[in-house]
Amino acid sequence: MGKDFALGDFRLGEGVDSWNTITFLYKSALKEVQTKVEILNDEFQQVHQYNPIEYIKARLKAPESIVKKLRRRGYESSIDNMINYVNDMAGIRIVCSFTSDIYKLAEMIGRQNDLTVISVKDYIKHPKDSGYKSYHMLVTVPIFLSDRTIDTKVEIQIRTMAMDFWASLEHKIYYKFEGNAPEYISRDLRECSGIVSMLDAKMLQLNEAIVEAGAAQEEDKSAV
Ligand code: 0O2
Repeated sequence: MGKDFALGDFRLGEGVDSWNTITFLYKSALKEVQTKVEILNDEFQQVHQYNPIEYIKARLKAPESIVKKLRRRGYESSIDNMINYVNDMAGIRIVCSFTSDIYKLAEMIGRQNDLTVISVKDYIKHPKDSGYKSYHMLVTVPIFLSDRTIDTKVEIQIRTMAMDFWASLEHKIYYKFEGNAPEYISRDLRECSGIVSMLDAKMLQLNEAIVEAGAAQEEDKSAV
């Protein structure tokens, strides 16, 4: 096997061929990470008899979204800038039932030998001013080609269903008003984000109570 490269080591030039090479690599990276996460979920089911993951979504960032992000940051649209400055070209979103599952999964992902964690942003412990909550990990995964290996970036977002519901709605509103939503809407969204935290805490508590009550019933049964 040839040398190990990072995607940023190449100067690909502009054009359809470069774009196709890049999207092929990011798509391969998405497949690799999605499979890893699914295996972790299956292993969890095997050992603990429950799945921490409700669903997983994988996506390549849309070209118009790449252009907007580069423009927002003052970069011109080019393939090199996209590789170097857009970290979420390949994105995996993992949606869990409970906040505790998020941290369990993040730990399991961080322990995968062939993934390199580049950065972590915990917007659950430190929500954004908008009220956005999610756990983000930027990782690289090696893509083994016939003659070389290329480390490719994937952004993993892990959140609860309630956080995902909030983020989807806020995202729609953000785009509808192009970042200038009326103040009362932004305020209501921040308030809803607080309600999401309360709901997540309550559901976690309830789940723990259900598990405890189930275990107590089992003990009673075996004592009879
Ligand atoms: P879109 O349209 O969803 O693709 P970085 O270069 O990684 O340091 P970046 O990319 O801003 O900086 O990192 P961050 O904060 O991890 O955000 C990446 C993605 O998280 C965003 O991509 C959104 O998908 C999501 N996100 C971050 N903040 C918010 C928020 O306030 N509300 C919602 N709904 N989603 C958010 P994009 O490219 O900004 O947007």
